[in-house]
Amino acid sequence: MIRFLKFLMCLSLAAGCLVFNACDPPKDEVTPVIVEGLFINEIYASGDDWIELYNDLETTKDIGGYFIYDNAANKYKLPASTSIPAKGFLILFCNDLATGLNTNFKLSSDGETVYLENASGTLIDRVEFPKLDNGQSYGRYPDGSTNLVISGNTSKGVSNGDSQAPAIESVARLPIVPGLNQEVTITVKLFSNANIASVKLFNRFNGGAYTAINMSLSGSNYTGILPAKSTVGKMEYYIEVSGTNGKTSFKPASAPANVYDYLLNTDALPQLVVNEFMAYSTSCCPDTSSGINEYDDWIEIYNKGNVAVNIGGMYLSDSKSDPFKAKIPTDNPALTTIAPGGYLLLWADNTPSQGPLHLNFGLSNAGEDVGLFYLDGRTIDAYTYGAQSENISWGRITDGAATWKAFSTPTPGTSNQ
Ligand SMILES: [Ca+2]
Ligand SMILES: [Ca+2]
Ligand SMILES: [Ca+2]
Ligand SMILES: [Ca+2]
Repeated sequence: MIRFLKFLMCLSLAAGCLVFNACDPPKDEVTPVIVEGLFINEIYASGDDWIELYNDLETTKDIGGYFIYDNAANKYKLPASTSIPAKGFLILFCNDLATGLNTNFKLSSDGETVYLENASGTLIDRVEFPKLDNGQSYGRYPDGSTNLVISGNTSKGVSNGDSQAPAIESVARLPIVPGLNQEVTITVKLFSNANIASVKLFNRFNGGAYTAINMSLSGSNYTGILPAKSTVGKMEYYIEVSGTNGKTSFKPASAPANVYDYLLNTDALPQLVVNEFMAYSTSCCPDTSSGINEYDDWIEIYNKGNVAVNIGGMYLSDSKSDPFKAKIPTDNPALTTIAPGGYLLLWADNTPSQGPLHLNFGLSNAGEDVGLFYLDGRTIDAYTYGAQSENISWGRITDGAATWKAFSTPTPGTSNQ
């Protein structure tokens, strides 16, 4: 309430004497303060980030010295003599380069707020955008209007048009790890089911041309069935959604260049086990790969079989219901092959950039799952653990056996004892 009163006071000040700068810019209020006919018109935040500005005036607008920012402590000033033609567009590249039309910040794909100020520091537009997936933008339909929505495709530097492309919020598969002779249900959730012409599930098995299945609305989601297959191979699929306005979007956004897939595989599973892990390290057995001691979580895999196994292409995860979390790279067999009776240590440090044996998740001190999954997602070995104690590992005794115990002297990469 106090903030609202302050906002009203600011408005009356602005109307009365045009000295708005004396007030704090609104924090939560969406209303632009002074309408200049210049708008943040479209935002892309999932890769090469950009902001599209739109000049709704009938005349060229000089915006040299204007400010764009997502953090008031780090405003980016547009170069002198930057202008936008009448009813025209300008793209600002949000890439941290801080020169010309390249701003000094990037955008968060999880959503945030961007602000536009004129050269005297008055807020003229503000857009709070939501989480945006690859290929999706957030913009005004039509240009310069107050109707802000997610679009399933982008119109970088050109008019947004009157209505957005329908956008896909999520795609789910059941079962997550399909087997032979099993139908697979694909469920598509759209941001809005209004004005949808079609939702299609394109698919192919072991290459060839894609064929389309028309998905049907079931409750609030669209569903389609991928046919059961009786032979091993790879199913690839993607979703196309078309609006009654003729606009179309895909998921994955770059389909068919990139698609979803699953493998049907009947290999015997390798004789590997999760043998020991550390979920709560503060001073034990550091990861030294970065040149300093990092007290990271780790997972030890033991090969209890009599043949070497390359785990390249297999997965580790901290969730039995999400087996495809961390795929082991396939391009470094020397590092990812485990000899019979051998051990492999993987770092659950959420830092894959440190190398092929570094995973994109950590292990919860409070307890969760730790598992190794085959190329097709089948469970090789997965274990659910409880709360852990500082610098004490949890492992099988002896190597590969069914019994687990705490180890006050952890043995990462070597026999448990
Ligand atoms: Ca546009
Ligand atoms: Ca941990
Ligand atoms: Ca590390
Ligand atoms: Ca060990």
